[in-house]
Amino acid sequence: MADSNFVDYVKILCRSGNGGPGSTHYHREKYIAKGGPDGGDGGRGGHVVLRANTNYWTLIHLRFARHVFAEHGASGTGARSSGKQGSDIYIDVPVGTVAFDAETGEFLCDVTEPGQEVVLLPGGRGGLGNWNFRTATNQTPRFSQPGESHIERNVVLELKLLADVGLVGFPNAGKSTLLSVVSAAHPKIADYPFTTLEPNLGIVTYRDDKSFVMADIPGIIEGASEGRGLGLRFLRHIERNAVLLFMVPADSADIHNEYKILLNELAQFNPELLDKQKILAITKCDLLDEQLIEEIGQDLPGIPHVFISSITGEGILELKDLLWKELNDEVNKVVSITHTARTVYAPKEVEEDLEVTEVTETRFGKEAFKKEEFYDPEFED
Ligand SMILES: Nc1nc2c(ncn2[C@@H]2O[C@H](COP(=O)(O)OP(=O)(O)OP(=O)(O)O)[C@@H](O)[C@H]2O)c(=O)[nH]1
Ligand SMILES: [Mg+2]
Repeated sequence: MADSNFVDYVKILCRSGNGGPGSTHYHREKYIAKGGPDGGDGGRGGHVVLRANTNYWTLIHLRFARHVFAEHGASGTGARSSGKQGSDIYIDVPVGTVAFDAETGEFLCDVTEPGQEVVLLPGGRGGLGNWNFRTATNQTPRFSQPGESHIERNVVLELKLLADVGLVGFPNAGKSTLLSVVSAAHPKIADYPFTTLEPNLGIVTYRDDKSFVMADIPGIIEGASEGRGLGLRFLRHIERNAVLLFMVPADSADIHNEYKILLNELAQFNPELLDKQKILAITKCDLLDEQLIEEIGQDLPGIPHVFISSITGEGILELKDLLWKELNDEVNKVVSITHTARTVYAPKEVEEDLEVTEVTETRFGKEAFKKEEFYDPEFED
């Protein structure tokens, strides 16, 4: 959302520093006519480092940071002096950020622990000075190594929130209401679809001294994988959750079908999501009487289920018990997931048969233009 403070995707051009060249230098001193080689090594170029900083919750501070360039290493000098190392540059990001190559979509690294530092792009190594190349047969090497050059990459940073339980459901299923009841969070609640436009996190206290984190994400509808509604991009925030809580309202026409649609959309986004422990909550059960609850209970998908009402508080404690039990189950502790960039970043391939028809000299050098780009029906004879 353009005016939102919740930024979970940024693209930055990152460049590490060049390594400084080694020096070709010879020792000179009074009464020492041929002092031999003494060129020092170049300094290493600065790294671009991704650092998890707990003071940040979103990537909004990087929204306008389009370029992040590290310093170059300095060249070596005489008297075997090494050049100064280029200073590293740090990109501070919230815990849970994942970095991808923007062109290929290749996963580069992620930071999951507070304070964790990962070298995103290493700086170039400094070249060796001519002092290193002296040998018995070549006592005055007249060469030194150049520094290794920098690495430049367009990097996409994606924030994937870290929570224990993720709420999955159609719009209006009562997800935000549940979060507001079990935690101190105040998400927006209203009786129209797509009230929630960005994820909300809440800390759920459980039996006095224990707690876990719950993530409420925008609603999903059939065809979200094709971009309907708000799409599926918010699903990345439940990728690392241990348990998924599916929420289907009790007044839904077909609970089975609704659950199947949700599963299908999740599979479209990342099939690994289906391996997570799933729990079904039938919400708004204050709208039902005992008999109906029993009837619905007979025919439900084969996963643990619980009937809840956020208004009357019915089943909420039972739900918390169930969630806590599943969260502490060793089997569900595995939260590792393959990070794949789902947005197509790669530029469209130029069709082979488009011939370059014109090459013009411009202010920025030679530029090749394709005929199609200049086709204008107005000027057709
Ligand atoms: N009767 C009843 N109404 C509920 C209950 N929980 C939520 N509602 C109502 O359902 C409507 C939608 O609730 P939300 O919590 O905004 O639903 P949501 O799933 O977050 O919806 P989106 O943010 O649009 O995806 C609101 O009018 C709530 O008051 C419940 O347990 N019982
Ligand atoms: Mg909501």
